[in-house]
Parts: sequence; structure tokens; C-alpha cells
Amino acid sequence: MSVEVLDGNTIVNFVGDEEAFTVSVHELFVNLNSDHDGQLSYSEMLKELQNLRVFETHFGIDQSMSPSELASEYESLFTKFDHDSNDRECGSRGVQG
Ligand SMILES: [Ca+2]
Repeated sequence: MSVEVLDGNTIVNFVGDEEAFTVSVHELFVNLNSDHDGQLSYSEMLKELQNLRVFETHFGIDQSMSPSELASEYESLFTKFDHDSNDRECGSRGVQG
């Protein structure tokens, strides 16, 4: 397992480089939007979150969470973006997928 550490300046410079940031976001969106409908569904987001193991590790060390606890955490995260509660959010505003 590798761990990448980014400092604040690296992130600020990346976000400040509008072209590089836009290309990166577009590529990520296209990869996540597997059905190419222009929106990210919960299932599309869930696949990425599970790959990243967002809640399953703490600085690379496995944490014990039950599958139901994980599902609850992931669903809670998704609902923060799903403003109209239609299970299809993180739309492609300005990004075509
Ligand atoms: Ca989609």
C-alpha cells in the first residue's frame, strides 16, 4: 500500500490551475459515470468510495466497521450531495460525461 501526502501549497496550486483542475475533474467524472447519463448515482459513487476505502482505514490502518455501519456512512455521505433526494446527484453541471 502506498500513501501519498499532499501539502497545502500543492493543492492550492492545482486548484488554481483552472485548466488542469477542469481536465482532472472531467476525467474523474467520466470514469465514475459508468452509465454515461451525465449524473453520478449512489451506486456509481459507492464503487469509488469502496475502492478508496474512505471509512475502512485510518491512515492506512484497517478499522473494524461492520458492513451495515459502512453502508450507513456511505449513504450519509451521498445524501449530503443529493440535494433533491433522487439518488442521482453530483450532476454534470458544466461537465459532459
Ligand atoms: Ca451515471
